[in-house]
Amino acid sequence: MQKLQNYIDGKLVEPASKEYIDNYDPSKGEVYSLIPDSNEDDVNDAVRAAQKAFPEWSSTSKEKRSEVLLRISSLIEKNLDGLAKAESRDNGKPISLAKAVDIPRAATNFHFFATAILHYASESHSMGDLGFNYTLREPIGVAGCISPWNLPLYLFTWKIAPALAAGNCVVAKPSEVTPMTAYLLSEICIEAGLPAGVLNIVHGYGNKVGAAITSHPDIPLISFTGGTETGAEIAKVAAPMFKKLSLELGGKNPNIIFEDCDFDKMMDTTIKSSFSNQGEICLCGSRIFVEKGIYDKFKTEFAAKTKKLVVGDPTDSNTNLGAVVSQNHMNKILSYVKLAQEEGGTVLAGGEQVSLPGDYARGWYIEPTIIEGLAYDCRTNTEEIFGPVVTLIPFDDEEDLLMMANSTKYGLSATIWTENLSRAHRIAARLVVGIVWINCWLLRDLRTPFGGVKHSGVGREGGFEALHFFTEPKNICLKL
Ligand code: TXE
Repeated sequence: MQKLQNYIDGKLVEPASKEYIDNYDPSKGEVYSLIPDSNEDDVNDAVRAAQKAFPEWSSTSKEKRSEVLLRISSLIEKNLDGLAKAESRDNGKPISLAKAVDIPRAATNFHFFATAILHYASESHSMGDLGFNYTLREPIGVAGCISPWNLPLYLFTWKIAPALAAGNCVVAKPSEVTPMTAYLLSEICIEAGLPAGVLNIVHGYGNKVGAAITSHPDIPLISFTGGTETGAEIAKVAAPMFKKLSLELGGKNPNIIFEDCDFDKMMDTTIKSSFSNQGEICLCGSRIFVEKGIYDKFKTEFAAKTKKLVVGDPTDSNTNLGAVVSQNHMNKILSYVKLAQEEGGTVLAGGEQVSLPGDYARGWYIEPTIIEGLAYDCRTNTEEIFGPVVTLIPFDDEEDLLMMANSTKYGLSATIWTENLSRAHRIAARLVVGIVWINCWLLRDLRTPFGGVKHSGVGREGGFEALHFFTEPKNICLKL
């Protein structure tokens, strides 16, 4: 059984405890590798290594830092097939999705910030003959990066790349549920010649390793993506330590469909925004608001297309939905389907666990599920399910729609389908979210600010927003 190792001070090492945690292949429901059950001692070693590397790395020229990060990016590209296979086996997602989205985006994350840093400038403010100011934007020190299991390497590198590009050193923790590609990234960093201690990856449980990172006195900033509850935990620990925090949390995103939309384009994309990655994307449109005039047409066609989706072996190129990430998560999703029916909902498609034959018989599979007939403010319509489950809600009045769409504690993203662009802009302006897509979904420009409001998080990732987060501005005023 393969035993993964931590990546500390440029070396692959075993955990101080010498203990390991089972790592599952969700498609078969079986243990296929072991990950370090690390603890505070490992985190302390990682912080010491990062502190030792910081003076050199932070004073390395941007061009030199950029070169190393570009090497990491091209090695990720070179290892695309192996990384995609590993990602699919670790998370349960179709290998086709890992190949098309997860791994290419991980390479792009490194490439994007390796070049963005070369154009990252700071300001100066003249005071005429009184004097002038110049602002320095300097690396902060050891950054703590904690990431989730839904898009493992994609979200792990989305934090690490800007942190390193800005000149920080990093202690990073991937989810214990999907550690494999983070481990493979360690090997890539060694091959790329990333100096020892610049990036340190410590595997293990959130309430041990994650908590040790969050509470460590020599880690002044934390970048976290994960559940809202965990985000609140982290904030409780970090706030009294005055740490800089970036929290990218859950969502319950409205997908708003007007009668005058381009119906075929909308339908094509809505299948994706509802069920991609088994619905395990914080940006999925899990509440579908449909203007009454096309509600019946929409629901008939949407249900028919959904029933044709293939739930199966993630290595099969015909598979649309693979396994959900864990038995616990499968049970959580199925409990919400049960709750929806208790709250008066009707299941139009799916709703059941899928049992596959042969090797996949013990895997964790759920049918793509559509539920209608629920009150907009019931639990099913206000809590994040994070699985292949969407609800349909008809509307006929814009004010009513906006009230319902904005009614949850979340505020991450929204999608609007209409050919009436003044209406699109009007609605977009009134949605209380961080990201709005009009006639598209998950169309991403990495320069744009990424994140949500309310219980969807604090701060923004992406572009110069990320470089602002990973640097500290200092204003220097000079009397002439
Ligand atoms: O996330 P957690 P989980 C949502 C989704 C999901 C729920 C829980 O609804 O069902 O969150 O998912 C580490 N201190 N999203 O359990 O627990 C943990 O080890 C420090 C939305 O996977 O938030 C992992 O590395 N760290 C999200 C990371 O936090 C802690 C994507 C995320 O784990 C910790 C994933 C602690 N006390 C889930 N406890 C999105 N926004 O995309 C855990 N961790």
